[in-house]
Amino acid sequence: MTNPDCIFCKIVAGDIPGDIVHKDDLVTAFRDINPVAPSHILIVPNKHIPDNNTFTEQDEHIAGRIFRIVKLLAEQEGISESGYRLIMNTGPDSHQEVMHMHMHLIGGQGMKYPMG
Ligand code: DGP
Repeated sequence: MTNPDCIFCKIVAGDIPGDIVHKDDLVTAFRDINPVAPSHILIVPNKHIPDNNTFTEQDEHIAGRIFRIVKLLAEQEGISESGYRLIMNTGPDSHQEVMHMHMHLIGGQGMKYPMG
């Protein structure tokens, strides 16, 4: 299930370029175009889920995969021990910009937080 107007759906599909660091049957991870830290990766469901409010029971397995891949990517980035932040924005007050659910994995020295 993809949304033809969604930029993250297009990255998942390979229709526009993305610095992809992981892809499997459920999730794709790529580097944020506007990083706020040395490591700033977005982990997104392959299917179009707009945000956490539209996430359903049927998608619980996707959340589990996101957290497992976060752990894997943190190890690959060398930030497991030094530490990282996970952020998932939902709704206008959170300043969510892209309406395709995504987890920010942010780590490394000098991270700028909060964003924006
Ligand atoms: P949020 O505010 O949580 O919706 O964050 C959206 C993030 O997505 C923001 O940090 C910038 C990033 N972003 C927006 N457009 C693109 C894009 O086309 N490619 C990549 N790699 N990241 C993008």
